[in-house]
Amino acid sequence: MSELVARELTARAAGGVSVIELRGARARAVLEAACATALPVGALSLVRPRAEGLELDEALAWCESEERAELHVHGSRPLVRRLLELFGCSEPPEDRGSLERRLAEAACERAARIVLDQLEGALERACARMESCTEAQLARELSALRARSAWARTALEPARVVLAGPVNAGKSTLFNVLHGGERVIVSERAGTTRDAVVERVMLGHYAFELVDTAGERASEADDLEREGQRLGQRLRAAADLVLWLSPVDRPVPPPVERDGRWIVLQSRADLGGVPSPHSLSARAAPEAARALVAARLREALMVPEDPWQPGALVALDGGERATLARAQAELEQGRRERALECLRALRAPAR
Ligand SMILES: Nc1nc2c(ncn2[C@@H]2O[C@H](COP(=O)(O)OP(=O)(O)O)[C@@H](O)[C@H]2O)c(=O)[nH]1
Ligand SMILES: [Mg+2]
Repeated sequence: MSELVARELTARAAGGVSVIELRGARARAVLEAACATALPVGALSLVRPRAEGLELDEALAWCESEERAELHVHGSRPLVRRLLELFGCSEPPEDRGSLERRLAEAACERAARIVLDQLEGALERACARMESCTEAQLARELSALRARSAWARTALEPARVVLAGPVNAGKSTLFNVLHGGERVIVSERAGTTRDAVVERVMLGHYAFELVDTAGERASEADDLEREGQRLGQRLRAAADLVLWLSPVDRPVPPPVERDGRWIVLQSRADLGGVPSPHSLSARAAPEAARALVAARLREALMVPEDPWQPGALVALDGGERATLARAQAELEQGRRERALECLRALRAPAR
């Protein structure tokens, strides 16, 4: 008699519904015992599974046969763990890199679509196609795959963008515009923003972690504001991108030690100056400001408007991107078969 195995079919995450599958010779009998009711094969039953005399949940049970059944419960982690225990199984060690987990945690719709393509066999399709490629075609495929994977990274791992600039540059105003609601205080009183505020925002097809920080000014800042400025400096040092706003009516250049991560824009452009691809007015023209920031961020990250190519293979993390680099290096050394082996093994160990 085969042993009973209970496992979760849905991603291991809190959600509306979690589905537990029971497989083994006594799957239906075990589920009937847990629910204290008869469960006809081929029909859905509303059930109340119990443990130690207490009801655990209201759920749906479905028995496909004596050997296979499903229990659809509310998607609560402690509840699922208790039920697996009840069926004599425990949660397997978590695979943080599983495709299901990545799908559950996708930062934006494009990230979800990219992961879904991988779940639906993008790797197998790409390998089958590349087997019959000439070396030159394979080289083109590999460089396209690496470029796509770099774009996908921006969709999968939201870049952290820190707003910076002098006090009253309109950083908090822009933060609210990009966030799409009144999240932080805007005021003409210099030194209003002290603490850093982080929000996930969507710009076009990409999600970003946007950070509002205290503005820069040398004099008049009290202890608390200076602490906020130091926090802002630390956040800038660790950011993927820094968006420095310099107001057209009182321009302040960014610090000399800025690097390639910095984007400098003129803010409060409605107060003067000549409109340019680097000037915005978050208060007077918020939609245009939003579009301009989205375009500048994409440009700095070197990604297209849409990172998704339906059905295409994409590397999902640093390990997979390194494997692609190895495949390309093998091909450059004339080792076509070794390059194909790298591709076939792209995500073999984890899943
Ligand atoms: N004219 C104009 N005023 C703005 C604009 N953006 C912000 N302000 C004003 O500038 C002042 C400072 O704005 P705030 O967003 O708090 O600046 P922060 O100190 O850089 O965060 C407020 O009175 C805002 O209403 C803009 O695009 N045009
Ligand atoms: Mg502010």
